[in-house]
Amino acid sequence: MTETYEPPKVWTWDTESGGRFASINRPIAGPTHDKVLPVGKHPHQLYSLATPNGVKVTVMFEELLALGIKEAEYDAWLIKIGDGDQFGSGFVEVNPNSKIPALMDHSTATPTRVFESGAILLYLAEKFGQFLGGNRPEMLSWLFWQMGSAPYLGGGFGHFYAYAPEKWEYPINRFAMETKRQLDVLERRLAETEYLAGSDYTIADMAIWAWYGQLALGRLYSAGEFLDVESYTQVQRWAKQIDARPAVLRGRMVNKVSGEPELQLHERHDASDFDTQTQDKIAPQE
Ligand SMILES: N[C@@H](CCC(=O)N[C@@H](CS)C(=O)NCC(=O)O)C(=O)O
Repeated sequence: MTETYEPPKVWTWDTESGGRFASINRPIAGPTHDKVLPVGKHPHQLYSLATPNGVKVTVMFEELLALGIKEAEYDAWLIKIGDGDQFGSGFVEVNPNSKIPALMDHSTATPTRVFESGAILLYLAEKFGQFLGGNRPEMLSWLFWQMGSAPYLGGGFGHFYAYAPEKWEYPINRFAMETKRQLDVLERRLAETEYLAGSDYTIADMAIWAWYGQLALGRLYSAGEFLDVESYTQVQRWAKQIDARPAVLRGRMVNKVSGEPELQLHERHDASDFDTQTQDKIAPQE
């Protein structure tokens, strides 16, 4: 970094940062416009997008349905964060933090809102008594590890490596080092146990896989080679094992709006949508 910056006494919002999401970032919360959210036929209404934070929850729903739990049926509505849908009044009522994923459970006496992906995973796991594993303190520790660690990967490394208007050495070094340290934390744990909380696949694996598993598989920020992800052999073993689960593939497809058309299911309102509503089927390429 060659330019230095003298911060003023009081920060003011008078310039856009120029980064990839500059047009949607702002220093105030609350809605920018009125927009009622749609409600479908299923007990759970999910408002989301297939980013790592969104994918955790769609994987969880698909895993619950794969167990035959019909009460876990859900509608997944698309929230285009690049268009500012997260600032619509209806969305802000479900998540005052204006970030996907957000869930409304209409199966309770009055609808229950749940926001923050970790809270949603825990809510669903407790509601259906699944994917909690046999060692609750260990599972919760890894689940909360993800919540505290991923902002360094996404907001730190990913932002400066892939989204910032220019490549600056200082922040890329700082956050590449931290991301590699985190990968090594996972590597050492996964050398001891099959899954993060022990021998059971849990919501902690779903949460961590969506970020670090996909990073290890080379799907995030085109950074696989830069971070030498192949060298984390236990993380590779675990990431591929989870990636091979059919429910994980379905979860990755829901609310996905980029990449291969056959993997994009913009909205999911029925299990059959995976066979009939993917982009290759409803909008075939010329
Ligand atoms: N800690 C939150 C993070 C959610 C989050 O950062 N969501 C991003 C997409 S991955 C978002 O909606 N960004 C829109 C914005 O910041 O305006 C969670 O785990 O649910």
